[in-house]
Amino acid sequence: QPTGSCCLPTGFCIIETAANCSAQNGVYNGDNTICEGQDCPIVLTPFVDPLTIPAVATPASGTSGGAAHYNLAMVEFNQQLHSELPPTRVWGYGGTYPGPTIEAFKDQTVTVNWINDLRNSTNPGLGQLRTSHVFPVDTCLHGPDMTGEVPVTVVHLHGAKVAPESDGDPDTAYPPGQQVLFTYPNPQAAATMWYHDHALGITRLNVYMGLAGFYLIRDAQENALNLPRGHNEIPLVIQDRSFNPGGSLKYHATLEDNFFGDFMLVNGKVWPYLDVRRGKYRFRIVNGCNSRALTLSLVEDVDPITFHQIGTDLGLKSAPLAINSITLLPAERADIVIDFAQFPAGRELYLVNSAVAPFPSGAPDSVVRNVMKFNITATAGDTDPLPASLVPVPTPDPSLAARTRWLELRNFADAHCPSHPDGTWMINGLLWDDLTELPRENSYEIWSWVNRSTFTHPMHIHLVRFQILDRQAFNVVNNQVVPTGPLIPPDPTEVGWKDTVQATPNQITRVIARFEGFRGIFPYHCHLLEHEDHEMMRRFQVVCTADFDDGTGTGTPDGGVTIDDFLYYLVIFENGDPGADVDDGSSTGTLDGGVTIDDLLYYLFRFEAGC
Ligand SMILES: [Cu+2]
Repeated sequence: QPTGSCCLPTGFCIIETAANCSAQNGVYNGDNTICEGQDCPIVLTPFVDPLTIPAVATPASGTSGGAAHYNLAMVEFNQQLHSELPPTRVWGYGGTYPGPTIEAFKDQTVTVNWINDLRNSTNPGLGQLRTSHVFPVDTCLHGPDMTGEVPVTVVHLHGAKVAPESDGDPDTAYPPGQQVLFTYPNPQAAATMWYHDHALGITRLNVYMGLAGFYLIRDAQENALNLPRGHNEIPLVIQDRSFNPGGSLKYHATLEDNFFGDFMLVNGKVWPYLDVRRGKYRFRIVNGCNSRALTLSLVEDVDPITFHQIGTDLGLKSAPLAINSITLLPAERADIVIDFAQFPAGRELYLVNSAVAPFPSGAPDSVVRNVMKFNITATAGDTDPLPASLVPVPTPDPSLAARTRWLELRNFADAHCPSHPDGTWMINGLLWDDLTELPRENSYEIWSWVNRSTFTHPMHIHLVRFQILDRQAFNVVNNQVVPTGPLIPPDPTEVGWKDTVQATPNQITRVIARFEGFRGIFPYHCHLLEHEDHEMMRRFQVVCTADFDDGTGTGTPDGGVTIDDFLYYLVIFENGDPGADVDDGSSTGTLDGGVTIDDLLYYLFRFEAGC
C-alpha cells in the first residue's frame, strides 16, 4: 500500500495510507507526499458545543448587583474551547475565559482587587510567577521597551466613569506577584460594559490570551422597563482566534498591523449553539476581537431576520430600533432583542458575520461567516411586548462646545522601530507623552476624527460618553484636508450613548462629549489592539473649570490655576464670549448657552478653590 502525507482535522500531519487517512477524517495529499511544508488547516465542526454563559462574579464582601468588593486574580489554566480540540492554555480573570460577569448598580460602589497571578503553570497557584509571556513580546514597542518580556497587566473597565487612578493607566501595568485595588463608584446609567487588559504595548497579547469579562451596570430606570431578564438575558462576547495543531492559541510571531483569526468564539467557545425558548431574549453583544469588524445578522437560510436594537455602547436607546444587521468594530457593543416566538419549535437560526477584514476594504474571502446557532425548542419564553420607548437620550447641543479638536489618523513610517514594515498609526502625528488635549471639566467638546486611510479605526475615549454628530467626506489638497460634500448623519444603530466610534475611511467623524466626572489624565485610542499597542493611543487631561490660559492669552489651559487664568477669563466674560459660559446658576458647572453674572460667580468660586 502506498503512503503519503495526511492532514488530520487537528492540524497535525501524519504519513498514512489513503484508506487509513480517510478513516481518521484526514485529507490525503497524495502518494509519496511528505509532511514537511504541509500547512494542514485545523477543521472544527461548527455548532456542536453549547454556549457557555460566564458566571456572575461572587463578591468577597457586599452584594452582587450592589455595593461590593471583589478579589479577581489573573491566572493561567487550560480550558476546552471546542469539543474537537484538546484543552487550550488561556489566561482569565478568576480562572475562567471570559472572566466572571460583575453585576453593578448605578451609584453603588464596587471595588476590585485585581491580582496579577500569572504563573508558568496551567494549575492556578502552582508554578513560578511568570517572567516571560506566552507569545513573543516586541520589546521595541513603547511599554515593553521598559518592561521587557514580563507579562505586566492592568485592568481597564471600558466605558466607566472613574477616577484616573482606577482607570487602568497603561503606564502603570504591573508584573505577576503584584495587585492593585480599583474603585468604581458607578455614577452612570445602565450599560453593557466590559473589563479587559490595557497594558502598554502588550494589550493585544494579554486580551488574546483571554483577559476580558463583562461588567453590567443597571439602574432603576432600566429595571422599570419590562425587558427580557434572568435566563432571557445573555451577554455574548465575540472574539476570533486561530489555533496551532494541538489546540494552542496561535498569534503572529512578530508585530503586524492586524490580527484576524480563523474561528469565531462566543463566550470562549468556537461556534457554539444555544437552545432557546420561544420568546424574547436580550443579548448584550461585545465585539471583543483584536482587529476584526463584525457585521452581524440573523438568518435561517439567506434572508435576514428582523431583530431590535435597544442599546448602544453606554446605555439604552430612546426606543427599540428594528434592524436586519449591525456592524460593530472592536470594543463596540450592541444591546439587542431577538424574538424567537415567531418560529416553530425545531427551527434553526444562525448568527452570521459578513464583515471583511480589514474593514471595510478587505478581500471577500477574509470573512469568517459562522458565529453561533440558535435551536428553537418547544418551551414558551418571554412573550411580553417590548416597550415602545426606553429612556430619554438627549443630544448635547453642539453650540455649547467650548472647542472642536481636529484629530488626524494617519500611517507613518515607524521612526522608533524601523523594523516594522507596516509603519505606525498615529493621531496628529503625536505620541503618548505629547499631552495637547486639555478639556476643562464640565465643558463640551467636539472631537473630529479625520481618517486619512482606507480602514475604519474604532476610536475610544476613556471617561466620557459621547454622541456622534455627523460624518463628512474630504479631499486632500496640498496635503491639507478639505471637507467636501454633505454632512451625513450617523447610522441609526449608532444613535445613542457611545464610547467608541467608527472613524470611517476618508471621512471626518464628529462626536460631542461632556468631560465630566473626574479631572486628570486619561487615554484615548484606536481599539484595534495592534494599533493601540503601536502608538495609536494618546492621552487627554481634564483640567479645572477655572483653567483657561497658560499666560499666552490664547485660551490654552496648562493644567494649573493661576492669575493668568483669572485675567483671561475676565476678558472673555466681558466680551460675552460663549466660551465664558461655565454655569447656569445652579453652581453645578452646567452650561446654559449664555454668559451672565452666574458664570463669573461660578468661575470665581472655582478659581478661589483652585479646583
Ligand atoms: Cu486603528
